[in-house]
Amino acid sequence: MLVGKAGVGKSSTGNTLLGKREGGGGTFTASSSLTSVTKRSKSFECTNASTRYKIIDTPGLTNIDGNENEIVNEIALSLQYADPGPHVFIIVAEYGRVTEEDFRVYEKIRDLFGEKFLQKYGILLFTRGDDIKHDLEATLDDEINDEILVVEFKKKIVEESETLPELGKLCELCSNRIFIIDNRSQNRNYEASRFYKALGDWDLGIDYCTDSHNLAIMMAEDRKIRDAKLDADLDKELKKSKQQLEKKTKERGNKKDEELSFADKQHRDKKQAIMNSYEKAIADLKTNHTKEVEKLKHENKKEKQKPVKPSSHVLEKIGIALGISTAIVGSIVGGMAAAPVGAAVSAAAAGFAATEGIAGAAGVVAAGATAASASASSFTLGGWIRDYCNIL
Ligand SMILES: Nc1nc2c(ncn2[C@@H]2O[C@H](COP(=O)(O)OP(=O)(O)OP(=O)(O)O)[C@@H](O)[C@H]2O)c(=O)[nH]1
Ligand SMILES: [Mg+2]
Repeated sequence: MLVGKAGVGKSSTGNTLLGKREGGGGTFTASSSLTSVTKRSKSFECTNASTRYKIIDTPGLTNIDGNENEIVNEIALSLQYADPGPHVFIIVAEYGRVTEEDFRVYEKIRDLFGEKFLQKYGILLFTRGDDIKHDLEATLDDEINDEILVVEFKKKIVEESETLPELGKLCELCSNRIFIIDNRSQNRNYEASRFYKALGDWDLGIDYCTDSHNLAIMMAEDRKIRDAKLDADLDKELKKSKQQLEKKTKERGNKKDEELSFADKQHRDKKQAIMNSYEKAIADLKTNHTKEVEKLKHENKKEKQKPVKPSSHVLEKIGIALGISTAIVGSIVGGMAAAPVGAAVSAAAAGFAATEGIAGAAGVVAAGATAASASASSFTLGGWIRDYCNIL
């Protein structure tokens, strides 16, 4: 858990310990802003040398401008992230700007975790390792490694503690576990590995520190009650949602049935209309057919009532029977159509009187030659034969 006053580099340190640079996903927000950047505690996890770490960044208890409620809430939130308690308290301080305020952060946490929390679980971490190195190199006129850096820096702290006794006290309270980090390093992973190695060297990260008021345990109880209520609420909502689903499914089913029965009715109506149209068409066809049949029969009957046109064969027979030469009969057959009916009937009447025998008939024809010549304008032999045949 990273704690410290505003703007000292807590979030930047958190990112370095995650092995990440600011700005990417899963990192804490860090900025040189004049106002405090981190307003709420947050946590991210990482793995280093097969060990899993959870880093908790806090707004810094001095960030929450005297609002007691905010402070209490923020502590409760940080405790939950660290449940059942932090393994390590990293008191973050900024090189060159350590003030009494840094000490006040310690006092606030001490009230929660007890007098000796730093002794067993605390580290005093200085950011701006780059500046520290730069300054020390200037005074030592030589390049320095990490070990020399810490040794020389501790000497510096002792010197500065004379003007700021809280600084020396903080070092002491942390059992002189001092770490310098360069959050501007190009190799964040190297910085992180150095830190986790130091943790091992100090035997930290094994036990965790529970708060002396057992707040974490009380909060675990609160959480249980809250979770039970959430589960009960969820059950209620699920039930409600299931009922709604059933109701809506039923409503939709009813709508579907209505639509289907409407479609069925429409289909039936359509089928009926097709049947009706078919039946009407068939009835019309039959009526027309009956009319046609009647008309044909009527015409047939009418035709039958008409005189038959004698075939040439019949005419020939008649001609022969009457003793008319074949040549004349041929001309009779040819002229039949032109014979006036009235003349034919009177001629037929005359002819009947002499139909006792074929020879007699010849005589009638011969005897009638005078009559024929007398009435040549109204009598033709063809007409006579046709009418004669009709009578027969
Ligand atoms: N040169 C240098 N600058 C640093 C280092 N660590 C942090 N800073 C800068 O210090 C400024 C503040 O850093 P943050 O990490 O936001 O500080 P903080 O403590 O989280 O700030 P709050 O959330 O406001 O309390 C940023 O501009 C950082 O880049 C470091 O090791 N070296
Ligand atoms: Mg921050």
